Amino acid sequence: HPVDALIAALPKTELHLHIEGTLEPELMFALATRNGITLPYASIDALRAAYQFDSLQSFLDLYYAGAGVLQTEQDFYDLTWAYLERAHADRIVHTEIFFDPQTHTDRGIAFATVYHGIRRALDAAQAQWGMGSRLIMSFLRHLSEEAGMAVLDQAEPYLAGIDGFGLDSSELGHPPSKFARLFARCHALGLPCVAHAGEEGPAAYVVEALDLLQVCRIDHGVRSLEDEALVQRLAADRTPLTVCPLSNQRLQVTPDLSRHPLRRMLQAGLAAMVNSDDPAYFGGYLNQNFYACREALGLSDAEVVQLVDNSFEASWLPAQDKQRWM
Ligand code: ES4
Ligand code: ZN
Repeated sequence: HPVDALIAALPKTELHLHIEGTLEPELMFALATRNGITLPYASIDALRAAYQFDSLQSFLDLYYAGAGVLQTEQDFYDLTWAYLERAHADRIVHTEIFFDPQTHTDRGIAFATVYHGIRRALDAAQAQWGMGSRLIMSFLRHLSEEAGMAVLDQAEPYLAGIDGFGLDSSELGHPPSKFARLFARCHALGLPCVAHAGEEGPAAYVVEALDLLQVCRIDHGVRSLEDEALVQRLAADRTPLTVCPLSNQRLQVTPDLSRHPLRRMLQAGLAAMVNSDDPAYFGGYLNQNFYACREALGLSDAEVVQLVDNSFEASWLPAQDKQRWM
């Protein structure tokens, strides 16, 4: 399709990507073998066949279990490098990625091991292709605020290489208000903050993330459309919403992609864009997310360009670099 050629050719940025969610079944098996771990699946195909989710939690259970094969700094490097190669092939020129340190420190992996493996790969992509990046440390909201404070203590020696903070994992029952003191501490460090909100949770969680956590972007935010006053506010402020269409489809947030709110969000003047979230689990990297939306929603050239421009606008690139790509 001609619009797909434009999608593939445009320089793009990605702003919502969990590095642990890029662990492909092939690499999961290879790392399990390398680390002497036995996975509870007979084969790569059997593992992939288990990727049938009916909710965010049913996905998170597999996602956290899969991350158990990541043990050494080289494992984190190999994971990150594999994603960056795919991102480069998709013509991503700048990527802002999440990592979930608590997923690893809680099973005895040192913060330094996780950080240095990811950082070394990001630096290699900058050196090899000039690919830019930002690294966002994300807190797990199903754990306590106190646990978030403890992992922030562990992050302190590495803050020169950490560009912001996020909030992810099980949304329902874990509102942004639970983390108000933690995010106040993050802001005091002078770094920008984002939060997942309005994915499975209600629009009220988006309002809380804005008012109580002072976030500069909302991750997902698709349920914002349920609150007209919130839509007006998000549009007036051009608050970015990092939408993940294939994720929403696979987690049954919006089971029918042809009814996905992406176009309605653009029409409402929201700064929405397309991202891949956990591509190894949801069936596609960034370009696949665009192709699926193009097909299901009939996106035009102009809408694709708008989505890509929104993404550069919402990125943490300096203004002159945004100008270069927009
Ligand atoms: C996530 Cl799709 C999604 N939602 C919330 N937390 C997450 N962590 C990784 N993927
Ligand atoms: Zn996410």
